[in-house]
Amino acid sequence: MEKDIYDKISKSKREGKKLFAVLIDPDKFDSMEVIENANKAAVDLIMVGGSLLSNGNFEKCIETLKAASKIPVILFPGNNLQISPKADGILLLSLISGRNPELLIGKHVVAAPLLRSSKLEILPTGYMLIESGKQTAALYMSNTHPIPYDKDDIAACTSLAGELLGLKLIYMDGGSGAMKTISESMIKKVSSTISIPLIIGGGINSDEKAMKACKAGADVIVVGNAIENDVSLIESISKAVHSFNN
Ligand code: 1GP
Repeated sequence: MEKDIYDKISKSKREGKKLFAVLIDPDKFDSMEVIENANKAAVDLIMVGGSLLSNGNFEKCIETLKAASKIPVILFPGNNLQISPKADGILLLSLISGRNPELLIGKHVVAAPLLRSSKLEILPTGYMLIESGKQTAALYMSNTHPIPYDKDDIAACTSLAGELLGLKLIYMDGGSGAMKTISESMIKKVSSTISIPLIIGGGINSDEKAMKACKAGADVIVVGNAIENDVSLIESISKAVHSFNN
């Protein structure tokens, strides 16, 4: 199994650099504009997935992205139907903020043989949902409680437990279209507690919010929802995130 994606993320963390990932919901992928903009803006990673996919566009979406771009395509699966060998890698998510055994280990058991026989790079990820002002699709579909918005200590201990269990990435997510982005104090606390890379997403819809998360300690910024409404944000947020790398 190649480790190109993880090597890229961990190398960039070691060097204090920031990465920008665009999240594509296959149900809403209906034009090449997003990928053209991502190529132009030197986006680092493309993530593909959604809490619930309903139009059967998943495989086609990945094929189209792979044909149109050299940016690594990583699956961010809402469930174990969202596995395609055509992608480059997969965030193998364990929902460590929740207490739903199916999302901690159950679905993984079912998916394991398929993952082993694929060439996908497996990125074992501690996935943490953080309360963000509204009931998000991820919360509803996962049937879990999020970590309270202001409980930085719980977030830090959860992320540390994930690292000690051997997970390679932590993804703190307010959920798609979150009203409140994850607080800078929580990002600071978690990033100073763990040594593995930290991905932050949920409700980031401006350069300022992306830069605040980076300053606080995010290693990878993920934006999905905002780009669906305004594709020009890809270029401006990419510039903002990459301004930390000079
Ligand atoms: C959602 O973290 C991702 O799971 C991205 O969130 O869609 O709000 O950008 P947005």
